[in-house]
Amino acid sequence: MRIDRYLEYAKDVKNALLDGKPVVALESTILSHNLPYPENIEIVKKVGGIIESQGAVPATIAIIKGRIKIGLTKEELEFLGESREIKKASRRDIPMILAREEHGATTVAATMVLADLAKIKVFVTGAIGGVHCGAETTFDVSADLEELSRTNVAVVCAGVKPTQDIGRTLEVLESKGVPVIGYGTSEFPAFYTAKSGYGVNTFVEDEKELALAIKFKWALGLKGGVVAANPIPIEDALDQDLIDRSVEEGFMEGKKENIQGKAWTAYLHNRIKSNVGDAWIKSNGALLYNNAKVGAALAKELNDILY
Ligand code: PSU
Ligand code: MN
Repeated sequence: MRIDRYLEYAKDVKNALLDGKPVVALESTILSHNLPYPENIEIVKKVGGIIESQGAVPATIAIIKGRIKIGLTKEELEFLGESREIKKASRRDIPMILAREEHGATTVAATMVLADLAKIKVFVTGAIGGVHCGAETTFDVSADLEELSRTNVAVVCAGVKPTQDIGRTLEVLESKGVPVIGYGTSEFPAFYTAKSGYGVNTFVEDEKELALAIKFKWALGLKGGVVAANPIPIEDALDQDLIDRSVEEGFMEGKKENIQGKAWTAYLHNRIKSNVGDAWIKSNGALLYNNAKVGAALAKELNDILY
């Protein structure tokens, strides 16, 4: 089977890849699941615009009618943003979605798989999935962590959400040999805030050092990605106490309401969202724009030194 027949590139993405220009992958779970309509579409378009203005080409990755899209048209992007019925697709889901010619909004893990297939080396997202709270009994650990240990794509993110068990997430990444590199910070960020109470593996001041470390990793034959943890800008960060309190309250109330397993993430998430109000969507956008800038700079630098 020639899987490349199932890949459909947006024109500008195809040209950039043929010409050896920098391309930055984006995931579609943000579009179809994490961000509310219609802000999702507006934010993802703006992220793309920022990547372009920095001299790289954005490629949102998704599956539409069994076709692997590497870069979306405006209509496709709007379709994924409007429909609330697109399946969340992680690594394990891709084969069946293709077999059935369905749609899929790709998670970090699935976007890495497909970006790698398209030879895209840099991927920008908001947060990676992690070890879910209570995973010591539920075993709910995101497939994103395993993917980071085996697929050669650098992931620029604002850390892990505080609804996850950040400490255990970092331990798993360490066990799997995934570099967790702070971008201008020695503390691992927690999505809404620059601080989590946990340190990073190592930190860099700019994209040059980051790109060089990635180059060495792959030259050594060390498979897998890196996590480039880029904190939300200080002016857009949410109040640390409010976030801590929301998570704490969420845990207490959730126990009373007998929340179980996977339901916890959405439950805690909604608690944060309602406590934070209007600033919630603004912070989500701001951290993505900030990651887009770093992702574009990294893609350009890697392009210059990798080959
Ligand atoms: N981080 C979050 N919420 C999410 C995600 C990440 O705080 O919904 C999305 C990303 O697309 C990530 C995926 O790759 O969910 C991880 O899902 P799971 O934990 O089921 O692997
Ligand atoms: Mn899970």
